[in-house]
Amino acid sequence: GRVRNYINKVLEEGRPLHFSLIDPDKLSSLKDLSMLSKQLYEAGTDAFLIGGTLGISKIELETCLDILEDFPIPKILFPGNVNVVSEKADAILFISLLNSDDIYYVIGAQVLGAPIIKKTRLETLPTAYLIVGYGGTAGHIGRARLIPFDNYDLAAAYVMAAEFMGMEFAYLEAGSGSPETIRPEMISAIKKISNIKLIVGGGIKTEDKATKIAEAGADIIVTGNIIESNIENATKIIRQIKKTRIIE
Ligand code: 1GP
Repeated sequence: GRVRNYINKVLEEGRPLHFSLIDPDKLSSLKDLSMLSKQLYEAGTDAFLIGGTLGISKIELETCLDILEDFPIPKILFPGNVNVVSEKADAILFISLLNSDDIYYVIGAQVLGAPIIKKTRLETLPTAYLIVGYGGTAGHIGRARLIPFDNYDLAAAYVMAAEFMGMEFAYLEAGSGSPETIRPEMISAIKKISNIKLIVGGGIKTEDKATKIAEAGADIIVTGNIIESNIENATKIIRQIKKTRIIE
């Protein structure tokens, strides 16, 4: 439970975490992953999340993990399918896409993946994956019945169900590259009714948005695209998040 304990320790100090999402499919365009990851680490990112939906080969996945090995923060897999498993990581978000219409993404891939994970030392972090609003590639491939950006009650009901099933994390995903982020109102509505650890990502590009999301009560904030498109802003967002305190 090392990664779980690491996350809980930061949250107990009243601080939200920031995860940097690295997509191995973009390895060739991430000109110098070791340089970028150094900047992210020095800005204070709490973990690397490695994964994506399309085009991830085992070689690229493990190349990423080899480069990230130098940094003493957790490397957590974020799988779009059973291809994103590697012993070189520390943990895996064991996700079920609860609002998928396709049983494969709810429990099928998990059944295929579980015996593979069992052969590794990966720590599993049980996570409800909920795709909201725009959805992006993950929403399309995962056949998500998208939760509207403004339907806070529906999102809250999914999170309650996830919590009753014993999941520890819920990931509110607007979709990578989403023109809109998860609304702070949705986050605060969920935090009012649940103690689940809330991961929020998709379309976060500015310090202002990140601050509002953190202040609304997100426990973990994920940024992906901005690392590639504007590393300066990516590091500013991290510094800003790390200044925020969680107010109970
Ligand atoms: C995608 O939530 C993440 O799974 C990150 O989205 O790439 O838009 O930051 P962005």
